[in-house]
Parts: sequence; C-alpha cells; structure tokens
Amino acid sequence: MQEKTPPRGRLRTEPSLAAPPGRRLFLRQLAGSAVLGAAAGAAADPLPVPDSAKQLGKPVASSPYGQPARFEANIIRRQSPGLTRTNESSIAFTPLQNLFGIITPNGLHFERDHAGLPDIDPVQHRLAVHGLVAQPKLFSMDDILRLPSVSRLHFIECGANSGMEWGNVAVPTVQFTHGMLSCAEYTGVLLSTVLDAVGVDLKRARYLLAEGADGASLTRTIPLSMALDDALLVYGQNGEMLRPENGYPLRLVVPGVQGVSSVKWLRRLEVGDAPWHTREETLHYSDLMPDGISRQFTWIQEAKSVITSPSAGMTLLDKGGYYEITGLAWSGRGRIKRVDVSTDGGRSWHTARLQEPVLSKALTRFRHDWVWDGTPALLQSRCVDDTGYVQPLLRQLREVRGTRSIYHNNAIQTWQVAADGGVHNVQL
Ligand SMILES: Nc1nc2c(c(=O)[nH]1)N[C@H]1C(S)=C(S)[C@@H](COP(=O)(O)O)O[C@H]1N2
Ligand SMILES: [Mo]
Repeated sequence: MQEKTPPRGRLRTEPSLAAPPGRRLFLRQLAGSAVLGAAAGAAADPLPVPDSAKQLGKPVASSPYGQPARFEANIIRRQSPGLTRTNESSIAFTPLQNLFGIITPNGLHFERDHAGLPDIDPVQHRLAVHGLVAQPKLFSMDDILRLPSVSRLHFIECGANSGMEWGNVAVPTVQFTHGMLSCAEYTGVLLSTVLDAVGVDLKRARYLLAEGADGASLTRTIPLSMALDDALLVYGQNGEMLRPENGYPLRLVVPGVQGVSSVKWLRRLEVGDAPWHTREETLHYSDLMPDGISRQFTWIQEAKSVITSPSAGMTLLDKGGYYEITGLAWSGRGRIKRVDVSTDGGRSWHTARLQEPVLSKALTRFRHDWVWDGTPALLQSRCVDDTGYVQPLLRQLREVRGTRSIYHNNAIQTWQVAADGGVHNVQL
C-alpha cells in the first residue's frame, strides 16, 4: 500500500504532533533528542554567556590541515573484529550511521586492501597501457594530469558488502552491515581518452586487464564496453588528491561495478580479446550458486538501500517522539527512481522523499518523517531504480542464490525497534 509523500518541510499531522506551529518547528529541530523536555524549559531563561565568548580562541590555521572537532572522535572507520586474519588484508568500514547527505569525507572512505597499503611516490609512478593497441605507452602522473579531466560523483561498494547477512548473523551496526560503501566526487580522465591515445584495436579488443602496484598485484578483467563508457582513471577525490588508502596517486573507478574492479595504485592496463580469469575473479568475487557452479564476473552492483538512522546499535529515548528515518539508496545500473519505507516489517509502505541531486551510480539520500508510538517496530527501506528493478527481500534473493553466497547481497535490511527503544539487526 502506498501512502502519499508528505509535503516538503512540513510534518505529517500525527496525533502527538497536533501542537501549535511554533512548537512543531521546535520538535523538528530537536528530532530524536532525549533532552527535549529540559531544553524546552530552559528556552524561557536568558542564555548564559559561555566561556568561549569571553576570550580569544586559538589562532587561525592552528590545524593547517583541518581535523574534525575533538567531540567527534568516535566517528571513525572501524575494522570488524575477527573478520580477516591479518590487518594487511582487511577492511575498514565507513560509519554510515554518522554521515549526512551523500558524500563520504575522505578520512572516512571505506578501505579494502588485499596486501596492505603501499607508499607510492607520484614522481616515480608510471602507468603502462599495452596489448592490442597501435602504440603502447608509458604515462607519468604529469602526462595524466595534462589530459582533459572530468569530475563525477559515484559510489564504490565492495561486492562483499552485507556478505555476513547471508549467514543470519546479527552484525551489530550499519557500519558493519553496509559500511563497505562510500561515495565521492572523483576527478580524473575518462579511460576512453587514454585508450584513444594508444589506439585500441577495436576489431579484436574485448577486455582490459587492470593491475595494481600493491603487494597483491591485484588484477581484474574489465569489459571494453565499460572501459569505453564511463570508467575513469582517477587521481582526485572530493577536491584533493586521492588518499594513500584509496589508491594514491592513481586508481581506476568503474562506476556501478563491484569495488574490486576499481583497481587502486593502478600501474598497468592490458588490452586483450578474452577475460584473464585472475585470482580475484575465480577464487574470490564469484558467487556459488545452488547447483554448485560458481557464477563468475558479477560486475554490476544491483539496486540496494539501507536506513542509516535509526539503525542497529542506536536507542530511541523518546517514546511517542518524532524521528526522521533517513538512509541511502544506490544502483549500479543508473538512477534511483523511488524509495519506500516501512515501519511495520513490509506490511505497509510509504514513499520517502529523495534529496537532490539524484545521480546515476551515486548514493541517493532519502528521508521519511516518523512518530514512534513506543511499540515494537520493524524498519525497512526498499528502492526501485530507473530500469524498474525492485530491491529484493532476502528470502527472494535466497530462492535464486541459495545459502552459500558471500558476495552480492542487495536484500532489504530490517532494523527492529524494541519497546525499550533499542534498535537491533533482525532478519524477517
Ligand atoms: N590494487 C588494489 N586495488 C584494489 C584493492 C586492492 O587490495 N589492491 N581492493 C579492491 C577492493 S576489493 C575494493 S572493494 C576497492 C575498495 O576501494 P577503497 O579501498 O578505496 O574503498 O578497491 C579495490 N581495488
Ligand atoms: Mo571488495
């Protein structure tokens, strides 16, 4: 059942919000705050002058490269304990529960390394482009920085994101269930620009091999169609040079495709006529299907969404209070067309508001107004992309994929709000 979208900037008239307009606004500003009562009372008294207003602060540029406020020290990437055997081949997850909008700050972009973090001097770094080309070339970073550039917002999601949810494991927070996901404005050169420069043999060429300069020499096959479409050779991320952990000084970004294809510390592109079947496309990143056969080369990350607040690990302190339900939706095939939110485990759905811009193969922020009545609730989001694809239930995904998958779980996520306000990861 669809409900109409509430008008922008106004709350739906829920019984507990039938208050004078001024108070409604106040409620909205303090959405979800446990100190609502106390703050409302204090507003009548004159505001005391804080210490900060009685003295000079620190000089400008006290922090030449700015850092978050010291009170935000808990908003960090985190490694999942016990998930990997070494800290070199591991994952640091983005704290999605603490982020606003769609951009992941560079210091919080998730990090997935197979053989640790290399330290690469951009002056020494070279990119070789060879294989089925008229003129093999070696590019320095200066060469690449001189080429015509583009900036595009895209998400990167590891194919293993939400992988633990296949096993009915109650992972404690959205950081760990969905935090192998980030979105940034990437700047670089269209891969097609570089392929033009070397003259790809279009009669024979079908695939590209991308290789990283890290200890894993990570290699992935990329179809030439994607390489010539929107794949990017990237050196910039959110307005500055890539961070070392995200591939400094040069990485590939293949929009909409599972993260492993966005090869970091890129040093080599080989043009060929057949897939290479490398380690990362046979042993890993393949999907074991119910018939016992591994599905290889699942490139596209299908449409997926998740509520980031309220989400598991949070507590709703205000029974009968207004809460904004907000989250992220994305599709490797294009734009998000609609997001629906349910607070009763999928029995009824409400169309969420989508925050502009809604961009192709980028995160989209959605929001929905909710007044919690203090009884247990089951929060879900379900997205539809512009191909008409609807995000599946885990049950529907399991019917096709069986029970032995690790990768490519784009199922609807459920958060249970218990009567005490605790929010938990559950599977329906
Ligand atoms: N050279 C190289 N490229 C790599 C990896 C790696 O270990 N080495 N990890 C891949 C994987 S599995 C993912 S999900 C993305 C993650 O990108 P990020 O670390 O910038 O978030 O990088 C990919 N590119
Ligand atoms: Mo990955």
